[in-house]
Amino acid sequence: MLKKNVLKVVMLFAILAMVLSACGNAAKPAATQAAVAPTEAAAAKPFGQASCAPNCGYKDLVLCFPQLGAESDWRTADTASFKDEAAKDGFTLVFSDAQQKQENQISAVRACIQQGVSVIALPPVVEDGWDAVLTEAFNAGIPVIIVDRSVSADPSLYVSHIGSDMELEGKRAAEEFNKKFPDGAKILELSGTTGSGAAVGRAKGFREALNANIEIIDSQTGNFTRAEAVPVMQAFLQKYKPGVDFQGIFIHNDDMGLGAIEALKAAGVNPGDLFIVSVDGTRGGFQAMVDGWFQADVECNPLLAPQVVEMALKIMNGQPVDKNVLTDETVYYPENAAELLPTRKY
Ligand code: GYE
Repeated sequence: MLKKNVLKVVMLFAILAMVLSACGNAAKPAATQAAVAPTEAAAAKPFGQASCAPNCGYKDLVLCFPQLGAESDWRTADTASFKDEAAKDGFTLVFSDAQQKQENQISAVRACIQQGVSVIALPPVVEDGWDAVLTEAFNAGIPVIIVDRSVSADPSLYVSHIGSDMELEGKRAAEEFNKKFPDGAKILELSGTTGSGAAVGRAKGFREALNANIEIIDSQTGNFTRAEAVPVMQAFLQKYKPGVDFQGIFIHNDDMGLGAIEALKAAGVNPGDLFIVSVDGTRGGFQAMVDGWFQADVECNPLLAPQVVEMALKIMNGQPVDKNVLTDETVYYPENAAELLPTRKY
């Protein structure tokens, strides 16, 4: 009898424990659980603070920078910015190139976690799919700064984001079309990598600000590369007659713009026949303005390393940092492109 009762009580406890743990799991995703349940040690000091705090300097910094690729002149300048900064300041840079593949970037982040770097500066190729690896970094106590493009993951999983306001860039491009075509127009869009924060933001901002009488008749991705933009523009030209079916093109970056120009030239289109607005403000983009192909170039600054490194040291020293740091940018026009071209750093 007694034995039976004991058994009953034990079973009741077991069921209760199962119910409780199931409730806990259902209420919070693993990521948030980690974020809201810091251990006592973590609660005592700011997340990411290193043992060298408050005197951490460049010599203490091991910065992991799993670059997303080498798809554009913007990207090349961004990579150079980090390598130059490392050479100048003397911190250790753990660099890799994911060749525009998210799985490569995830492996690189994991390797950096294994290595126990001080800070990870992650430029995510696309927005989605980062929750797991960001949770791993968080649980390992390694602070992550999202650089350049954005992620859709819970903001509690990273310390900050430093980069451009991609929606604003899209809006700025739209304003150029609004000014040029007050009576309306039909235009094409050559967009960046599908699912990337840069392409998503630019497309969104562009559509939000574009006048209702300007119609985007087609939009295709050229994956931010010059090579991939050529066949996309060729296909557009097979379907639509320039100047008749469309009057302008919004292009998400200068490299794709240069690819489009190749295709346009080959089809007998002349500079100025179409109203073309691009993004980045690279030397190639400036040259395209000088040559009459681009009518505006929305700036996107790739020289992000100084800000990222400064923030990394602040985090290591336990100082507070802003959650979102936006780069100050402008729009460039053909009027002074020739004068500014020699001063361009990328
Ligand atoms: O505009 C493009 C590059 O993410 C802001 O990526 C960056 C974009 C940039 O390939 O040229």
